[in-house]
This record gives sequence, structure tokens and C-alpha cells, in this order.
Amino acid sequence: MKKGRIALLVATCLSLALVGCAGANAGTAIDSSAPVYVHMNGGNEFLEPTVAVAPGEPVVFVNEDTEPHTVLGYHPSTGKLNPAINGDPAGTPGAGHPVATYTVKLKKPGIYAYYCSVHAVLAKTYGSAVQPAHRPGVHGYPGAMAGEIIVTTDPALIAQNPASSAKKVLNGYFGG
Ligand SMILES: [Cu+2]
Repeated sequence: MKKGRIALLVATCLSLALVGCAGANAGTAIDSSAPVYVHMNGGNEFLEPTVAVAPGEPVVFVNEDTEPHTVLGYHPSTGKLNPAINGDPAGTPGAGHPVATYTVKLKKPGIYAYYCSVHAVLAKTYGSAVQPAHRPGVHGYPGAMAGEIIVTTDPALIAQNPASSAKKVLNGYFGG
């Protein structure tokens, strides 16, 4: 094969690869400006406990409970708090009052665990590791009030978000 034909063949393959690449990305672009919502109500749980976002995409915690909650980051392997997540959205007296929120934007990809220190505890498991557990005496749902934020550039993970995270739910709803 002559040099010119080889060059043409390489150029054709390259352009096909580029088209293929653009085609694969079409429709899977991440909108990192639209927030993902995590709701709290009187059941003392985060209603969307696992969400995935793009780096810097806002996660908005919406407290629709009459009581306050906290949103505290922690490291599961050590139990130490992670100051990157540190919110305490106040409770709301009832309908007609503004609903308190806490917004966090995490820039580095990773898995970020958090819990509510009012309604959950970090129970020691093995060595220095901890897992969130239901705080004894707390009413509401039986699980520990805790969750994770996955910060990722993988659109497949973000596509697994619960449907309710796309917008505010339970608008105007208070109590358990
Ligand atoms: Cu709580």
C-alpha cells in the first residue's frame, strides 16, 4: 500500500473514532448546575440517603420537619468528622414559614458519608471504623439517619439518583 493511501486510511479511522466518541457522549452530558435534593421530615430519615452528583454540583438538604436536624460529614474508617459537610438546617414551625435548607458543593470525586447527630450515633464496629446507628429513644423510621454523597464524573452513577432528588418533594409538608 502506498504511503498516501495509508495516511488516508488512518485519517478516515481517526475521524470515525471521533464521530463515535461524540456519539457516545451525546445525551449523557452531566448538568452540574442543577441541584440534587435530599429531604428530611418527621420520620427522622434522609429520604434520599444515597445521591450522586458531578464535582461542584449542589446538594440541597431540605428540612421539612418541625424539628432541627444536622448534616455532619464523617470518615467511616476513623469516625472523625469531615468538615466539608457541616450543616444544621433549623426546623420549621409549619406551613407558610420558609423551609430551612443546607447546600453543600463538593469539588473532589469521592464518597462522602454524613449523619444527623440528633437522631443517629456513630457506632464503633471494627478497629477505629464506625457505622451510623439509630439513636436509642428516637422516634420515626427505624433506620439510622445517615447517608452518602457520591461525587463522580460518571453519568451512569448520576443516572441512578432517586427520581425525587430532581426537584423538591413534599412541598409544604411538615411532621411525620
Ligand atoms: Cu435528624
